[in-house]
This record gives sequence, structure tokens and C-alpha cells, in this order.
Amino acid sequence: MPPARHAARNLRDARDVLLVIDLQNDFMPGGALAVPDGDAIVPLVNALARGFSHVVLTQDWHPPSHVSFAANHAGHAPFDTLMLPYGPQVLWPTHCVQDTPGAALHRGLEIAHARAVIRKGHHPEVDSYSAFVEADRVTPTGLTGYLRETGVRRVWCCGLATDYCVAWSALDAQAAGFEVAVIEDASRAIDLEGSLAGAWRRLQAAGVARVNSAALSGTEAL
Ligand code: VGL
Ligand code: ZN
Repeated sequence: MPPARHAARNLRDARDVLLVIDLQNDFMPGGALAVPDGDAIVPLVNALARGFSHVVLTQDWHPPSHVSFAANHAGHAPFDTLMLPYGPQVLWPTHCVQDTPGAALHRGLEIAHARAVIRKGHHPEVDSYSAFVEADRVTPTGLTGYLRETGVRRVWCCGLATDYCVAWSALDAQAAGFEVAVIEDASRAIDLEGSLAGAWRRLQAAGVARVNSAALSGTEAL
């Protein structure tokens, strides 16, 4: 279906938010932590965003000393898993360093009406795949409060990567009491050792809806 189909849609109501996760250069082909085909979703996300009056973006936003970077752990390589005080942590190539070109949003993103940008992973000692709660599972980013205070009831998640930041964000949104859907064709995965299948299992078990962008062209939410 051509993305243009979405452009003419009515804006969804004030209870809906589109959460666009980590559409940043380092996650695009050629980037430091490239997600296969990550750039392919940009036009679709733009089209979806035109159907929402409320859009929130996220940015992975790490200090150079970040605990998730393999380069900060002598003897470890990217994609090793290390046990940290808050649990197992995949070690990543250095990516999305604050205020670098790799951390910038993809230049093809056209969402001028986005209301907020949540930056996450800024604490040196804690990662945060989720846009809601950091990897220590207790430190909030503030997004739950922001969405509640602005009257949001339903969170539509898309972006990168399906099996990490999108899945963790969707699970936390659901746990916080929102109705949640992941828009599968507007997301792409890293898929490390079965991580994508595992993510969909957890999302389904939690009651998160798995939809395609076509679902947004109907009048019924979820
Ligand atoms: C992500 C790994 C490390 C993501 C962020 O956006 O899914 N994945 N940092
Ligand atoms: Zn990261």
C-alpha cells in the first residue's frame, strides 16, 4: 500500500500518541549499530505521523563513557553479554554518542509537529532500551507522567529496533496501563540470537497488539 493512503486520514483522537523510536543515523545502514533496512521505514513513519496530532520521538543519547559500549570494557567485544549490577547487558559498538552526527535523527524524518523528544541512556552506568524506565528497571524517564498528563490512553510504537528499544518501550507502556500496539511494518529489528522471536513472544504474552500500518487506516484503534 502506498504510504500516501495514510496522509489523507483524519488525525487520530487526543488519546492516541505515535511513539517514534530511535530513528537515528547510527541505527541506519552505514551507521555504527546499523539495523538492516532501518532507513526503509522512514517514509512510512512520516506518513503515519501525518495521521496523528500527537507524536513523540525518542533518541538514544549516550555519554562517551557509557556502560553499554564494548569499548569501555577491556577484553570485551561488541555483542558480548556482560553481567552488570542491574542484570545482563549486551555490549554494543559505540553508538548514539550525545551531540554527534550518529545520534542525530535521520534527515528524512519529516515530523515537524512532534511535541516532545525523550532522550534515554544518558546515565553513564545504566542503559535504557525503554523510553519509559531505564535498564535498572526503577529509574523513570518521565515519559509515563508526560503521557498521562497529556491525556494519552493508547500508544502506537514504531521505529528501531523492534527487538530492543521498540519492544522494551511497548512492554513498559503496557505495564504502565496504556493500550499498546507495535506497528510491525514501521519497525525493523537487529535480531541477535533469536531476539526478535523472543520479543514478539513477550509482547504477545503481555497483551501488546501486533499490527501493520494498514490498521491505522481504519477508524477503529487496536
Ligand atoms: C538500541 C541497542 C542499543 C535500540 C539502542 O534503539 O534498539 N539497541 N541501543
Ligand atoms: Zn544504545
